[in-house]
Amino acid sequence: MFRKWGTTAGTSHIGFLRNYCIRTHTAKNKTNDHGKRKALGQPTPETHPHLLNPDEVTPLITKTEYQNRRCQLIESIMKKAIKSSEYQKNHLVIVPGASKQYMSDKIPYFFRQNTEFLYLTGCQEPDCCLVITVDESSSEPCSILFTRDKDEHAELWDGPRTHPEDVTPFFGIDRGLPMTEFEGYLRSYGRAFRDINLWYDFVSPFQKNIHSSICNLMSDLSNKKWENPRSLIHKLRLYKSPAEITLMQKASDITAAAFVETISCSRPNIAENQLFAKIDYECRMRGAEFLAYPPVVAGGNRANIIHYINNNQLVEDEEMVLMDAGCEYHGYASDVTRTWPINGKFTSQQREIYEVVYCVQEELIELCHKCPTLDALFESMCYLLGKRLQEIGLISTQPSNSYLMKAAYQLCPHHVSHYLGMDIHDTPSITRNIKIEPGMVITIEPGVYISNNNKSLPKEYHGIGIRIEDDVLITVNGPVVLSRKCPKHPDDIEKIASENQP
Ligand SMILES: [Mn+2]
Repeated sequence: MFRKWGTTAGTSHIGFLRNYCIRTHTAKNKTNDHGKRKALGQPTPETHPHLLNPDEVTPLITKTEYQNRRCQLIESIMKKAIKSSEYQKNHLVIVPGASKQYMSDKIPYFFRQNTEFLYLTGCQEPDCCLVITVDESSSEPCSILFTRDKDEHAELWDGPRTHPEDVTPFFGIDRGLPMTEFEGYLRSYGRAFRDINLWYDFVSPFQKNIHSSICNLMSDLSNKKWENPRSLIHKLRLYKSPAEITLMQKASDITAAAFVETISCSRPNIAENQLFAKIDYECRMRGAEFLAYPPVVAGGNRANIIHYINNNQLVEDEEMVLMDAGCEYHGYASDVTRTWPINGKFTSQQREIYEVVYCVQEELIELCHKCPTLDALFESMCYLLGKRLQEIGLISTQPSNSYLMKAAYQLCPHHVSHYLGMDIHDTPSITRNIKIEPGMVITIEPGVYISNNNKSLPKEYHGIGIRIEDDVLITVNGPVVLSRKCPKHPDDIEKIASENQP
């Protein structure tokens, strides 16, 4: 049993804490009646051999990779600490997991883990918390995963939980402790080390209890020094490892194949919701867990509402449909947009605008060879779109570049790129002002939107909204389009969209 906190008479706090952090976990794996390792709160290689190889915590991501991520975080924390004038010896990093969210009484939403916590642990359960300490009491950092307490009744309803004794063998984390000891642990830590640099995201607290324990600790400390570890974690997440790239390639492959199936079931008067169901089904049938975000399935003029997700209208003959959808595959997202004619044939105006967007998108992918910033890509998009729209007479032939770019921006009011990874808008604390580098994955998504209310363009173009979006991995040899299997040339699009017309 764990010793109770707060009753440490005769023991120095430092020695006491050291006992909690020794890397000698000897608890044997529990076995069930069949001699197999017992179930944890998430898939294991023993219970889910179709998903996990030995030593993987989540598909393709090994224990060692998770350990490296935690080491890299500590390294970047120490680097930052050394640079700062008030160098601190003791660092306490706290990254909580997410809690379950409810839509109504006892009815949960699908659980979504806090991405930073998942990235550092691979733990998929709610209400857990990662603590990493670097302090005078030990030469090495120590990581602790607090997991939910044993609760036979709750486990009867919700399935097994990962108990503290399973933490080290499964996750490769130094120690496992029950969540009921969290508050006491922090109090003892605060008594042992008065000078602590706390690394915790006060801006978005994930668990109420943990947050209030941390606030209590802060009020007890003599020096109140804290920093948000979020941007340091984002800097690590920005560069994808080989395993992450494999997962993202697979996510893109699944999404591409699902798009082909979805485009090929097109016919006039199909419901947007049916196209939603089709892409969702085709993604899951290929092994994806679910769609990574609520998809946009927008017929006709609705494509001009950038975040249209009602998906409750019919797509009429001679209209196009814009679909922005992507699957999540073992924690990694894809994000693809295609726009196609629902009856299998573009009208001449639709094709004219489609070709503009298509050419600009291809040119922007080429530009990735020069490793520009995402903001520079956006400027290039405005310039290239402006030029091409001028060529077809939709933007007047004024000589100034700034006029041209402004006019293009009015027809494409969103950015052309974001980072992609475990989150759709991945690592949002990273500015779009840094040059892209090998290992990063970004989207390239130019569009042209001419709504029915557009007063400056001819009526024949009204109701046309087109976006083409691909996922692009940056490598030393240039950009690799992960979603390359998803057709986008207008001839290919027409061919697939015509396959099953009535
Ligand atoms: Mn996107």
